[in-house]
Amino acid sequence: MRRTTVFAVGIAVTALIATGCSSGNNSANPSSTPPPSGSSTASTSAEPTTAVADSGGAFSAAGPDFTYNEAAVPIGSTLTAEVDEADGMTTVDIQVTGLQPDRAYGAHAHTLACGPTPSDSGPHYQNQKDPAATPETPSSDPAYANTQNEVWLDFTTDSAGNASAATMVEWEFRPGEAQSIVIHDHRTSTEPGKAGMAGDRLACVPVQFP
Ligand SMILES: [Cu+2]
Repeated sequence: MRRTTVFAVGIAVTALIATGCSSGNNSANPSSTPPPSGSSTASTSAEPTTAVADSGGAFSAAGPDFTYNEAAVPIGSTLTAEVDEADGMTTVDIQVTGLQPDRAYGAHAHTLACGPTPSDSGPHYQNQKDPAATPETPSSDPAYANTQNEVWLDFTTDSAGNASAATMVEWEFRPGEAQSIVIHDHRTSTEPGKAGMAGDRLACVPVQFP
């Protein structure tokens, strides 16, 4: 079931990339994207809400998809995301292209918008906010910084520098409180004091979460 879902999402994302490339700018009209089909069998489910990355499709030094390390996230590489919310569940799928081959990266949903400085995107989005976290010392408590309370999308690229990742959590985003996906230097740590940490911020993509 999960494989089928990811495959279907991949088709949608491919179409999105093609639209973004052909338009040559960031003015792609979301309303021109066909709505996802299928998955309408549940008797009482609300209509799923779908969002896609607000992205022209390619990283650059000037944004809106920022790369902060052009060796690890080359100019012209891409990250696209699809976010589906329904019935108190959220699924996030991402696809990346053109990164370094055979390399592990970390990735998460962050609270603030991307900017020219890596720290602009703020801390990770948490469903239950860690009361001990501050702007200076973000949450590193495994009770809060984990795959169920945050959105982690770590991936390892193939020999062509491409990868995909997906996660599902049992909650929906608070509107406006998650605005970006950040790619990090290494996989996300889970041990106390380091939980949620994944090294330098390499790149940032603006995402309109539902
Ligand atoms: Cu992060």
